[in-house]
Amino acid sequence: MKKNIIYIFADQWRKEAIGFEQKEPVKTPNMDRFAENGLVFDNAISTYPLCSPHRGALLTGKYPYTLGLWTNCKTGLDEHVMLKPQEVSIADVLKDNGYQTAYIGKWHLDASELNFDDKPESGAIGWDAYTPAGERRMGFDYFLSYGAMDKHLNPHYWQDTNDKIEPGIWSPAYETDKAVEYIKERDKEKPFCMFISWNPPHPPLELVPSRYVDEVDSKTLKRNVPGQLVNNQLFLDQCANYYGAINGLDEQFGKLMAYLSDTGIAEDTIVVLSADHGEMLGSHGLMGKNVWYEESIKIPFIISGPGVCEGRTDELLSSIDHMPTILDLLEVKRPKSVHGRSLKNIVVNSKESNLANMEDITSSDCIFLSMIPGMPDLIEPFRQRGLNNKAYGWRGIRTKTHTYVVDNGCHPDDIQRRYLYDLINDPYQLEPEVLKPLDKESQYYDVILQKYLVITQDPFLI
Ligand SMILES: [Ca+2]
Repeated sequence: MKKNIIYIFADQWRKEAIGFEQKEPVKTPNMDRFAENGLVFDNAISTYPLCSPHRGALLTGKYPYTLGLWTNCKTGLDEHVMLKPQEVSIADVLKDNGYQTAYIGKWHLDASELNFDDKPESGAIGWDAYTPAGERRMGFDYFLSYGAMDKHLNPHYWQDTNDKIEPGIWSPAYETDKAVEYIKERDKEKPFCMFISWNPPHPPLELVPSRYVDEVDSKTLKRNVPGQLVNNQLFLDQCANYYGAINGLDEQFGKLMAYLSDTGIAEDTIVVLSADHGEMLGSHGLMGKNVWYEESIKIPFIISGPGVCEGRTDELLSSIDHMPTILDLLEVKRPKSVHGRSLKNIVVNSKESNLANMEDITSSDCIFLSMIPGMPDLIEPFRQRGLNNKAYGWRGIRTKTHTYVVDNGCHPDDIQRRYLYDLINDPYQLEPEVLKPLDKESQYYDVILQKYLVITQDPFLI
């Protein structure tokens, strides 16, 4: 029988906020043990560090812009941003290959219900959505989920009807319990593919069980957090809550891994632990994501299981590479629609190149980055002047050693800027080189950027 895959990811969890990295004040003994027995990617990068764009790329192996996921699924836009049912997802492919498929937790890939109905029967508000059984579930048969909602201590879900399920406990705890229940009750004659999508440590940061939260010493903050924040108690409390949520995720992760190992299921199961994007947490004076700094674009990606080697790799892994890599590991052919590449040879430590890579259209030595202004109030000034907001925002290239960014800004009056960050000599990204369009470095990177703009039919004005 084919191997199982369990893919667990958190929302807004930055790469270094995990115990074994010894860089931030979190306690994650279960994840540390997992990492010790698996492979840690040091350059896993979110191609578009925002929920829906990354999630679409994760499930289809395609660039977000080509999926129409140029911003989050939300309300207030002229179009209904969603992952279209005709796209081919990892669950579609695995189902065709005899897998049972399950998705538990935050989805945020369906159009917000308020786009169609002022008072949907599901009770969805804001950007949320109930996704009924059928093609919008993208091949996932068992589906216990919601669109977008951040009530971590009092979450809700929909399953087979539009009646809300409200378990009244911290969302990752409920989701992990349901994941274990699913595994127990599954058809044992078939392999399974399960995605678990935890929302914390996404804000509101204070919505975390207090037992996980420890005080944070300002000395542990990153060097690129400005002084006025370092001495701000409210900010330190928010940091404590952020790390507390991760401590809590570790407990959930431990629960699941213990079940897999006690039942022997671990022997036939590949497990991935990752996130959709990071969190600035005060670095460069910023909170949140959607910017090109390492804290925002770098995500955990740890993989373990039968055939997976142990150690660390500096190989670049983009959001579009997760799907083809997993399919290749499961010995399932990827669909032609995929843009990403398989990193199976890295994961199993084989010198042979992967057959799947013969079709690669993207390069292995850099990752394309993007962000488009997508909030209605940001789009309005572009519309008033007859400009296309999708040609703005920023695009970039991340190599193992540098990040290059062309920033058109989020307002029509913003002046285009180019930055080059040396990640080796300036890891905190405090001293970028500010470049002019005709500088040698700009010309070199602009050619690469142009190639990606063509592949993705991105209208960005370079
Ligand atoms: Ca997110």
